Amino acid sequence: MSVVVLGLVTSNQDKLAEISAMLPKGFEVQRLDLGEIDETGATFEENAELKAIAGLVQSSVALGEDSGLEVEALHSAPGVYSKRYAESDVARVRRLLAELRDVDDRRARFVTVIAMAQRRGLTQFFRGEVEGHIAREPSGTNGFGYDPIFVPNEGDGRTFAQMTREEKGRISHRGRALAMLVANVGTLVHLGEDLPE
Ligand code: ITT
Repeated sequence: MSVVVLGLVTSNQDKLAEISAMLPKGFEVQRLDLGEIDETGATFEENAELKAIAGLVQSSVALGEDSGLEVEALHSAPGVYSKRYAESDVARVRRLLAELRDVDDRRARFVTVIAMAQRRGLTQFFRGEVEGHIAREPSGTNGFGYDPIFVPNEGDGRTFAQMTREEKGRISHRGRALAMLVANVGTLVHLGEDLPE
């Protein structure tokens, strides 16, 4: 059986590991190492496309993924700045909890946009979202980023960091975006022709 190899431009090992674990049989993800790409876009779509297009120097089809957390009471911040919100995962979580200390409306959503760029075709976008709320304190050690304080509405009250990778992937923003990509891969004309050498 032939395998579809998806080249992903990322410097984030956690994303790569999640995507790799979620792909169905017949698909593999391979990291395209282009260092950190400057995220100058104003939207997840723009930043995902910047990363994907950078990957076209190495592969005729390349994926870029941009994701982040939108908090209702903070007018959708940190959003595309989720990575740049603070220096480390612990500091990011601490800052967000401090910003929300006196806030009762704790609704939030995670967003992932995967862009698939092609040398000979238009970029396609796959967006996944998951609604939830920000907990009062961190719980759990799995996952990465804001997982210890994000409680999805579709779960049982646990944070993403208290779930297994499989449990998170079934309802996560990234799992949803990836499922859409996989469902559409058959319609992508050039895919599989000359993927990452
Ligand atoms: P790239 O090289 O792929 O750009 P990155 O870490 O810089 O990796 P982003 O710019 O897309 O990625 O920033 C995403 C940030 O949003 C990430 O660093 C986390 O802080 C947060 N984030 C995204 N998905 C998350 C998830 O599933 N769980 C927790 N935090 C997440």
